[in-house]
Amino acid sequence: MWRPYHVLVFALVAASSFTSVHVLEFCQSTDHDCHSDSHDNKASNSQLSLHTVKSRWNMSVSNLIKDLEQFRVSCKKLIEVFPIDEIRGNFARSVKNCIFSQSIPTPLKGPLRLAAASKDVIEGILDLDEAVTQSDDFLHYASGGRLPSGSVPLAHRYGGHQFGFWAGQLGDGRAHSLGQYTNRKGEVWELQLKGSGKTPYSRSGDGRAVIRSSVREFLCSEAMHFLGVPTSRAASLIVSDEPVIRDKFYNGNVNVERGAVVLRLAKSWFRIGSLEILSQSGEMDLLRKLLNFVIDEHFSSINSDEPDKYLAFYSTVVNETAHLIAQWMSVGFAHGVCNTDNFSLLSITIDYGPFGFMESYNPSFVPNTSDDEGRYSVGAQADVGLFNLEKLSLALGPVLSKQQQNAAKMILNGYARIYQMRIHQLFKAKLGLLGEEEDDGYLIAFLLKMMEDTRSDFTMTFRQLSEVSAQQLHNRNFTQMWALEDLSSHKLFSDWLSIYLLRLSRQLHDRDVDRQHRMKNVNPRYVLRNWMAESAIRKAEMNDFSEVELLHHILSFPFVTQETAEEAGYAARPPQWAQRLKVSCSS
Ligand SMILES: *[C@@H]1O[C@H](CO)[C@@H](O)[C@H](O)[C@H]1NC(C)=O
Ligand SMILES: *[C@@H]1O[C@H](CO)[C@@H](O)[C@H](O)[C@H]1NC(C)=O
Ligand SMILES: *[C@@H]1O[C@H](CO)[C@@H](O)[C@H](O)[C@H]1NC(C)=O
Ligand SMILES: *[C@@H]1O[C@H](CO)[C@@H](O)[C@H](O)[C@H]1NC(C)=O
Ligand SMILES: CC(=O)N[C@H]1CO[C@H](CO)[C@@H](O)[C@@H]1O
Repeated sequence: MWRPYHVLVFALVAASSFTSVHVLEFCQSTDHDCHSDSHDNKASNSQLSLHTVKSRWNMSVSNLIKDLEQFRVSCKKLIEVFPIDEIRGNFARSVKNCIFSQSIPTPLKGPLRLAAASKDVIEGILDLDEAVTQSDDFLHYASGGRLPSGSVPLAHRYGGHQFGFWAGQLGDGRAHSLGQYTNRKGEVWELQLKGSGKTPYSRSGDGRAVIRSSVREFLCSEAMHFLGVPTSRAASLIVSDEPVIRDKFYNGNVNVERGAVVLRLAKSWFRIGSLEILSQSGEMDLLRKLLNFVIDEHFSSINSDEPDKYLAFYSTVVNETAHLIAQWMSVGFAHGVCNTDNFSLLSITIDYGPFGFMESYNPSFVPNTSDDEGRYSVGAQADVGLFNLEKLSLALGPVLSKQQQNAAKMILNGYARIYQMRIHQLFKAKLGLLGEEEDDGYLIAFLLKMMEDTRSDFTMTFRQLSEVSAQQLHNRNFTQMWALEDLSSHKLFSDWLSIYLLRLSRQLHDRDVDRQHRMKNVNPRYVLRNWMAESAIRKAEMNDFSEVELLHHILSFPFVTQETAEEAGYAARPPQWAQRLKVSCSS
C-alpha cells in the first residue's frame, strides 16, 4: 500500500513555515563533495563512456556511415544469454520463463515523413552521416518497415508496481528493441522503436504512439540530455498518415490522430519491473541470470565473483536513483508516471509520458492532469523513488541472505541522506554559493518558500538571479526581469536579499562575473514548457515540423541565450493561453 514516507515529505522543501527551513541542511562541512560543483553532470555523462572506450573503430569523423546497409546491430548477447518466448506472434498473452519475446514491428502506413532527427545522436552515437536521414530507406528503418542487419526484434517482458499496487505482467506494449549497436567509441547502445505496433505485451493497446506524445518524447529526452540529466536519447521521429484513435483526455471524446515512431536509445532498457516480475513469479534462475547480466554489462565496478555483488548492485542503484531524482528537482522536472516499470536500473530517465517542467514554483505541481491524488507530483518524486527502491529490494530478496537483506535495509535508509546531500549541492550551485556555511540550507529554503508564495517561475527566477549583477540586486533593479519582479513582491524579499548578498560578499576572490558565469551554466534559460511543446505539436500535426526543429535546436543549448528563442518568447512570461492548457496523457 502506498503511504507517504515522511522522512522526505518536504521533497523540494515544501516548507510551509520557516520553522522547517533547516531541512536542507544535512551536508557535513567536512565533506569535500559539499563544495559547490558547477555543472558536473555533463562531465559525468562523458566520463561514463570514457572507461568503456576501446579504440576498436579507429575512424575519423569523416568516416561516418553513408550507406544504411552497412549499419549493423547485434542481438547476440540478448538472445544467447536469455531464453526466448517460444510462442511467436504479436497477440496478447501471459508469458513465462523468459526475458524477451521475438516480435516483428508492424510498419507504419505511409506516406512517411521525417519530422526530426538528432544530429548529436545520429553522428555522435550511431556513427551515421546525417545525410542518410534524408533517404527513403531511413524512413523505413526508423519506423519498423525495414530492420537493420543483424536485428532480431524483441519485446521485453517486465512487470511493475503501478500507482502503488502490483500490476502483474506489463512489458513493452508498443516498443521493439532492434538490437545493440557498438559504436566506434566502443559504447554499446540498445536501439528501440516506440510506437512500432503490437507485441505480446500490448494487452488491449494498439501498439501505436501518436504524433503528440512522440514529439514530446523526442524533444524532452534530448532536452534532458543537454540539461545534463541522465536519460535515454532519441535519434529520430517519423510521422505517418496512419490513423490512430485516442481518447485524449480520457473523457470519452475520441479523436483520430496519426501514428508516429521514435527511434530511441539507451545503454540498457531494463527496469526495476524487469526484476520484479521474475521474483514475483518465482523464476529464480532467470532472476540471477538477468542480475548477473546487468551487473557484468553495466556495473563495471562490481566484481562478478564478489559474494556481495547483488548488494553492491543495490547500493549503486539506490545512490544513483537518489542522484537522478535530485537532478530532476534541480530543473523542476516532473516525470509524471514513476511506476517501478518506468524506473531504469541504470538510473537514467526513461519513458517520457505525461511529464512536465514546473513553471510557477509549486511542490504539488502534477503534470498528469488525471493524477488527482497527486501521487506523482514534482515534490513527491523523492518519496516515490524510495518506494520504488524498496520494491527493488523486495525483488532482490530471494537472492539475498537474511544478513544481506538487513544490509539492503540499511542501504535504503541511507537514501534520504544521499538525496538531501545532492539536492543541497545542486541548489547551492544554482545560487552560486561556494564552500559551505551553516545557514546555506536556510538561504535556499527561504528562497523557495518565497517563490512558492509569489508563484514565481522556477526556471526564470534562478536564471535571472544568474544574470543580474550584485549591484542590480542590491538596487533591486529588475528591469526586464519578470520572474525577479514577481519574487520581489514578497514582503520578506529584502530580508532574504540582504542575507544572500552578504553570503556572496563573503566569497573572497569570487568576482561577480564569475558567480554569474557559474550560475548561468547550471540554471537553464530554456526548458520544454508545456505550451512550447503544445505549439510545436499543433504545427507538427499539420506536417509543419519547423517548430519541432527550432525547439530541438534551442534546447540543445539550454544555458545559452539565443536570439531565435528570445524572439519566440521562450524565456518570456508564458502566454495567457498556456495557463488553460491541459496535458493530454493518453499517448
Ligand atoms: C588511430 O588512428 C590514428 C591516425 O590515423 C593513428 O595515429 C593511431 O595510431 C590509431 N590508433 C589505433 C589504436 O589504431
Ligand atoms: C553516487 O552516484 C553519483 C552519480 O552517479 C556518483 O557521482 C557518486 O560517485 C556515487 N557515489 C558512490 C558512493 O558510489
Ligand atoms: C494519470 O493518472 C491517472 C490517475 O492516477 C492514471 O490512471 C493514469 O494512468 C495516469 N496517466 C498516465 C499516462 O500514466
Ligand atoms: C537597471 O539595470 C539596467 C541594466 O540591466 C541599466 O541599463 C539601468 O540603467 C538600470 N537602472 C537603474 C535605475 O539603475
Ligand atoms: C511513458 C510511458 O511509457 N509510461 C509507461 C509507464 O509505465 C506504465 C505502466 O506502469 C505504462 O502504462 C506507461 O506507458
